[in-house]
Amino acid sequence: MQETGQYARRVELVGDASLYGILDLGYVAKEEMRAVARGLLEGGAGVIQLRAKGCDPEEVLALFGEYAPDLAEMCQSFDVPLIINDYPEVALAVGADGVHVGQDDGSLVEVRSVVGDSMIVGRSTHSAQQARAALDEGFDYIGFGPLFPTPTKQGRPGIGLESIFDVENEVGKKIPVFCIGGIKPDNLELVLASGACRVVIVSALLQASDISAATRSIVKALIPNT
Ligand code: TZP
Ligand code: MG
Repeated sequence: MQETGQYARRVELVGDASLYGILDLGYVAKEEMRAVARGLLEGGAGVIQLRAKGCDPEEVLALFGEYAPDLAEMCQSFDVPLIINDYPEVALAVGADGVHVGQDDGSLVEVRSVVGDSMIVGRSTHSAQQARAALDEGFDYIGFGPLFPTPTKQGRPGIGLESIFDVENEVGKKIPVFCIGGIKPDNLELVLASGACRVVIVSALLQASDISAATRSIVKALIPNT
């Protein structure tokens, strides 16, 4: 596929997603990576990210080779983009669809100089101002949060629900905005009533006894007719 066609398709797939799942190795044993990814995919997650905090790029690559060499193909078979957290060079090497970077991980231009023009590049944002800046810079989507304090991202205060409506209005009309941080089945309704359209959920899915069923039930709540 031509680079521009591939990029457009990837952007479209992210735009179709209401639930973004993260394969976070803080919760998932390496040996379980594939099974957990399959559970998230079967449950209807529309984006999958691999997040391996504490691993350097070489370690993430080694993990892939040993435990999930076919992860990109697995996601592809569900028409779901695979995103790698933090490391553009790893995203490129494992055939992922994109990379997700934080506020301190460099500019979009720097990331694109590694991954090229056909990959999705997402940005973490923690305020309405950062959300607007990410849109202006040209990122393909943003994470917005943490809405609530969460053990998955320690040391960051919750930003609350107050600015979701504004961010959805100003940024979410142009690029997908995924609210993140402390979202669980029992506060999802409140998060949606506060203006959120799309969410990232990590621990509440990964700690569920049936990951696929938990994922499916969140997707149902996000898209009532699914
Ligand atoms: N960035 C902001 S909050 C967060 C990340 C990666 C973690 C969200 O995890 P959880 O378990 O859904 O609160
Ligand atoms: Mg980062």
